[in-house]
Amino acid sequence: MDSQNDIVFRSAFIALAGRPNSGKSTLMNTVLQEQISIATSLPQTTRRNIRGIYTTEEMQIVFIDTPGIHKGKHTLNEIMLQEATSALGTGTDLICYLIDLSRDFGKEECICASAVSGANIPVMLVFNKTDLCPDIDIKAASFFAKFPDLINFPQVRLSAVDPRAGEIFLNAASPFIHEGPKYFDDDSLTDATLRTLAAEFIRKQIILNTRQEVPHAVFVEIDSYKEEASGHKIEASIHVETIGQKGIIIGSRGHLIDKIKRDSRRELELLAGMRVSLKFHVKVTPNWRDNSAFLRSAR
Ligand SMILES: Nc1nc2c(ncn2[C@@H]2O[C@H](COP(=O)(O)OP(=O)(O)OP(=O)(O)O)[C@@H](O)[C@H]2O)c(=O)[nH]1
Ligand SMILES: [Mg+2]
Repeated sequence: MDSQNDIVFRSAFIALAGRPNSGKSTLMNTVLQEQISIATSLPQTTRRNIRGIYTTEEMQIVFIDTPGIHKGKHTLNEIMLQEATSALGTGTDLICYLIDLSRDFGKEECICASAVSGANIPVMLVFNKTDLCPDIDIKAASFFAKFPDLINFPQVRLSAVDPRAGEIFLNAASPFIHEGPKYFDDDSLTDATLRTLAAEFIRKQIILNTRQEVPHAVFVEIDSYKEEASGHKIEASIHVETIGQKGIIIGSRGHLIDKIKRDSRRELELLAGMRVSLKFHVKVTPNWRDNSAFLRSAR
């Protein structure tokens, strides 16, 4: 018999859940060895579920990188919470609950712990940011002291910024990946469209180039994405909530918006594998974070 036929293909949908800033997007990117989901030091960077696909000859993992579980005051925060919890139900084979070892375990951690422990799906605890934790055993013990129900859950410890985390994670997750189909082609890294990725990559550059309340007040909408032989032509609206924020994003004599455009173009050209031209329109859309119609239509 052909030995190739003996290989049982395995697959799993794995949701990455946890507090904002716990390292979910970073871990997914490290395993995939690609920047699929934007990861920054800003809590609440991820606003919607982003799938990342890891495929080898023997298996496929479909990651669902979710928004950080938190309670905020805006409709946007409610939608983010719904989005995150929607990944903790049917269709997901394993929840990886990321715990940031560099932070204290407060109210947000309680919400996460109860969301994942009530999910009725296998859970693996991923203690992340080991590089920032002087005594991992003590910190993990303080986590279990606060959440004794989770003490028997399988766990792994890693530092998602370290390339070795990919292998550590895959070894730990392996027992949860059972015989199953190949859901996506071998060369698919995500099911997100170029439009979605472009909006996310532009928002990342805005996050990196602004501070305080501005990154949270920004929404990037792709008005048009044209794939032409000479290159990709993208027009995007950058929504902010106030005239002051618009002034900050544009910067003195347009310096900041020009830099955001340059930085975005560099990343988008890598993504598209060809030239990209970008046109931005900065718009004031007051209270968009509480405007359900806007949030629905602009997704
Ligand atoms: N030192 C260190 N930094 C890390 C580690 N993992 C993630 N980070 C950093 O933590 C920050 C947050 O990482 P993200 O991957 O964006 O976190 P997230 O959980 O996706 O956050 P949200 O999308 O806001 O929910 C980034 O600045 C990362 O570089 C780690 O193991 N060690
Ligand atoms: Mg994220």
